[in-house]
Amino acid sequence: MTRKNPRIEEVDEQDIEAGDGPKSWAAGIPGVLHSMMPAVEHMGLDRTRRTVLKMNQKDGFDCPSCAWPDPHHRKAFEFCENGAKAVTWEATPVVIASHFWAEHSVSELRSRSEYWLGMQGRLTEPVHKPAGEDHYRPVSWDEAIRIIGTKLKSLDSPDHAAFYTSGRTSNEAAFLYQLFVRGYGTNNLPDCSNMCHESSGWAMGQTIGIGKATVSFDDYAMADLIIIMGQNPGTNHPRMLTELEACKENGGRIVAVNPLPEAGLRRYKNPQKVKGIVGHGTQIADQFLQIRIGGDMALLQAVSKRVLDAEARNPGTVLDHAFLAEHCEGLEELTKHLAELDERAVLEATGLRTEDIDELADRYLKAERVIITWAMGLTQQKKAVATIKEIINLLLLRGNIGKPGAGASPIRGHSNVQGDRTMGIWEQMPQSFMEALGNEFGFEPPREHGTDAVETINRMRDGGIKVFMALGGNLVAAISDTHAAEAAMEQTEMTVQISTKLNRSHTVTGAEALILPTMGRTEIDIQESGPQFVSVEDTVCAVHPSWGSVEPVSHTLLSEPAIVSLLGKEVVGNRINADWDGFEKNYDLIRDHISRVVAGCEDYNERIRQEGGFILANGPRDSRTFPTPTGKAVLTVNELEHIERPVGTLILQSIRSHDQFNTTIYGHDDRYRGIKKGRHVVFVNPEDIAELGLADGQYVDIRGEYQDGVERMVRKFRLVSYPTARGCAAAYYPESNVLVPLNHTAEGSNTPVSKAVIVRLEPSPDQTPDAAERVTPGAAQAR
Ligand SMILES: Nc1nc2c(c(=O)[nH]1)N[C@H]1C(S)=C(S)[C@@H](COP(=O)(O)OP(=O)(O)OC[C@H]3O[C@@H](n4cnc5c(=O)[nH]c(N)nc54)[C@H](O)[C@@H]3O)O[C@H]1N2
Ligand SMILES: Nc1nc2c(c(=O)[nH]1)N[C@H]1C(S)=C(S)[C@@H](COP(=O)(O)OP(=O)(O)OC[C@H]3O[C@@H](n4cnc5c(=O)[nH]c(N)nc54)[C@H](O)[C@@H]3O)O[C@H]1N2
Ligand SMILES: [Mo]
Repeated sequence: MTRKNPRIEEVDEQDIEAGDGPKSWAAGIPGVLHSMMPAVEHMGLDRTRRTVLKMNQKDGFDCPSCAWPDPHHRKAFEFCENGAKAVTWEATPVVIASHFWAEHSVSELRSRSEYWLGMQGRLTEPVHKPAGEDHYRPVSWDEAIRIIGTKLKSLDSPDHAAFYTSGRTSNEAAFLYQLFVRGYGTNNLPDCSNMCHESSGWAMGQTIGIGKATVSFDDYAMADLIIIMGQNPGTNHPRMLTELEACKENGGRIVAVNPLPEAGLRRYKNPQKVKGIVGHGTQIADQFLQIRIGGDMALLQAVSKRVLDAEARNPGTVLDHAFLAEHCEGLEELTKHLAELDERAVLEATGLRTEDIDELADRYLKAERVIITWAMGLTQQKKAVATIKEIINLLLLRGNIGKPGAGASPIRGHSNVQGDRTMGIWEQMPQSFMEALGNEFGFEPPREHGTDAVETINRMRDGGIKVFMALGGNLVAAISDTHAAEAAMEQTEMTVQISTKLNRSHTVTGAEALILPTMGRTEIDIQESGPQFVSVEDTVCAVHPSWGSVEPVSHTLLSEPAIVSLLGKEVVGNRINADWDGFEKNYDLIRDHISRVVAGCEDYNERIRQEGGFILANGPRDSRTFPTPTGKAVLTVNELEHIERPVGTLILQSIRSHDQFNTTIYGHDDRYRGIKKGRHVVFVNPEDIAELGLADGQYVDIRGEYQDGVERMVRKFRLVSYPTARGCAAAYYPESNVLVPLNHTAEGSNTPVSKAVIVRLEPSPDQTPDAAERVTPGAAQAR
C-alpha cells in the first residue's frame, strides 16, 4: 500500500510571481477542483473516496483543518479546498523508511524547509537521538517509553518539564495527557491556544463569565448583521462562507473590518449552487472598512459612542434597557468614559473616515440581531484583551447576547483547540476542576499555575525547564522570536515530539531527542475492545464523534490515547487510581472519567453517541446567565491606545497563505492574493512603497524596530505592491516570526503580538533572484 517517497525538491523561490491579486472572489469550482487533484494523485481514487468524502460525515472523521462547525444536516461534499489539502497531507500513503534516519543527519534536516520536511511522508517508527549524536535511530516503542520515563523520573522537580499540546488532539487524548502531566506533578501545560485565542478567553471570561462563543450554528443564518473582524474566512474557515451566504439570502448584511481586502470577504462562489458555478456568486461584504492594524479598539469605542449618543437623543429607544438592567453592570461608567472619546484619536488609530464609522453605527442600530466574529487580527495584538472587551460592550448595549441570531463569536483555529481546553489542557485550570480530578483519581493535583507557551520558552532559555514534550504541533516554528525559541529548545536536556509528520521541531532539539509517530484522525483505530472513535468540540461548543476511515499508513503506529497511556503507566503508574492499560483498550473508559470530572460532560458516553453528538451548555447563550462573580455581564472601561509608528517604519502583520496550515506548508502559491512560487514576500501599500523610495519587485530586508538590544531581521523578501491599509505591511508566518520579540505579548493573555511589529524596510544589498539562503526560516536567517 505504501509508495516510494517522491523526490521533493526545495522550491528555490527564484521566480516569485506577484501582481495578480487580490482576487475578488473565493471558493467555487476552481477551489474544489484544486482540492481534488492532489488528493487523487497522491492517494489514488479509493483512498481519496474514503477520506475526502468521509470528512464531516456522520460516520466519518472531523475535518482536521479548522474549528468551523458542521451543519446539522451533513451533506455529502460539505468540504472545502483547504480541508482536502489537510486530509491529503495526513492520509498520504507515503512514509519515511527506516534508512532515512541514517541517510539524513539532524543538522542536515535542519537546513531543510518546512515544505520539504512535511513532504517526506508519514513518520512510522519511534526514533531516538542520543546526546552527542547527530542522527536519530529507530528504537522500539518499549525502549522509547523507557528512555522518556527514566528521564522524567530523574528530574528534581516535575516543574522542570513542560508538556505542550497542539489543537488537533482529540478530547480523549487531551484528557489523558493532562491526567498524566498532573499525575506526574506539574501544571506546565502550554498549548497552541496561548498563541491563538487566549485573548478571547480572557476578555470573555472577565466580562460574560465564559470564554467561548455565545452563538450556535443556526444563529449565523438568522443574523441581521454579521461583523467580521480580523479574520480571513476564504482561506482559513472556507465553509463559513456558506453560512455567510445563507445569512445574505435571508436578508442579512455583512461588514468586514480588515486592513487587507481578502478574497472571501468580497464575493463567494458556492460550488454547490448553480450561480456559484456559472455566475458571479454572492457578494459577501456590504461594507468593507479598511482599518489600520491595531485600530479595532478605537473603531469599536467609536461605534459604541454613537449608540450611546443615539440613546441620548432619543432616550429609552436605542439601548436594550430591560436586558441592561436585569443582566449587566457598568453602563454608567462606560457611558461616562465614551462621552470623552476623542474622535481625532479614533480617526488616527483606524485610518477610517467619520462617514464610514457613521455607516457602521447606523447598520448596527438598524439590526435587531447582530453577531460579531473575529480571529487572529484581533487576538494577536498588544491591546487584544481590551479590544475584545469592547466587542462585548457593543453587543451588550443592545442585548445582542443570549438571543437567536446574535452573539459574540470567536472563530477558533485548530479543529479541537476548544475541546482540549475543555478537557483540562490549560496551565491555569480553575480549582473546581482540580478538585474533581483529584477526587476521581485519588491524588492531590498540583495547584500552582504552570507555564504558558511564552513562559515555557523563557524558562527553557534560563535552564529552568529541562525536558520538553509535545503532543502535536511545531512550537519552535510557531512561537515568536525564532532564534530565541531555537536557542531555548537547544538548551534543554531532552525533547520529545509526538507527531504525524516531520517538522522543524524535530530538527531543533534538546541534547537528547525522541520522535513518537502517531495515527491521525483519518485513520481507523482498532484496539483490544474493537474499533474506537474519538470526540472533538467545534467553535460553537458542539461535541461530536470522529471515526477514522482509512487503514493506518503503518501497523507500527500507535494512537495518541495509546501513547499517552503508555507514558502514564511508565511515569505515573499506580501513584494515582488510573487504569492505564484499560484506557488504551477501550476509550469508553476515558469518557467515563470525563463524565465525572469535566463540568458539562456528564453522561459523555451516552450523549456523544446521540445523532450528531451534543452541544455543551453555555449560560450566556442559553439563558442569559452570566457566571461572573456578580452574576452580571460586565461593561468595561478600556483606555484607548493606538500603535505609535515612527516615521519611515511600517506596522507588519504575519498572516497565512492559501497554501499552508500554520507551520505546515502545502505549496508556494497564495492564489487569492496573486502570489506564485514563493513565500518570502512582503505586501505594502503602493503609496508607502513610493514614500519609502522603494519599488515593487525589489528585494528588501525587514528589520524589527523593537528596542531591547536584540537585532531581529529577515533578508531578501520580495516587495509586493498591494492594496493594504496605509502604513501597514504583511508577510507570511512562520517566516516572519523571527521579527516578533518573545516578550512582546498581549496585555493580560501573554499572546505574542504577531499582528503588529514595527519594522523598517531596507533594499537588500543583493538584488539577484538567487534565493538559496531563504529556504529555511530559522537557520539560514541566523547568519
Ligand atoms: N487553510 C488554513 N486554515 C486554517 C489555518 C491555516 O493556517 N490554514 N489555521 C487555523 C488556525 S490555528 C487559526 S487560529 C485560524 C486563523 O484564521 P485567521 O485569523 O483568519 O488567520 P490569519 O491569516 O492570521 O489572518 C488574520 C486576518 O486578520 C487581518 N488583520 C490583521 N491585523 C488586523 C487588525 O489590526 N485589525 C483587523 N480588523 N484585522 C487585522 C489580516 O489582514 C487577516 O485577514 O485559521 C485556522 N484555519
Ligand atoms: N507570527 C505568527 N505566529 C503564529 C501565528 C500567527 O498568525 N503569526 N499563529 C499562531 C496560532 S493561531 C497557532 S494555533 C500556532 C500553531 O502552532 P502549532 O499548533 O504548534 O503548529 P502546527 O503548525 O499547527 O503543527 C503542525 C504539526 O502538528 C503535527 N500534527 C498534525 N496532525 C497531528 C495529529 O493528529 N497528532 C499529532 N500528535 N500531531 C499532529 C504535525 O507533525 C505537524 O507538523 O501558531 C501561532 N504562531
Ligand atoms: Mo490558531
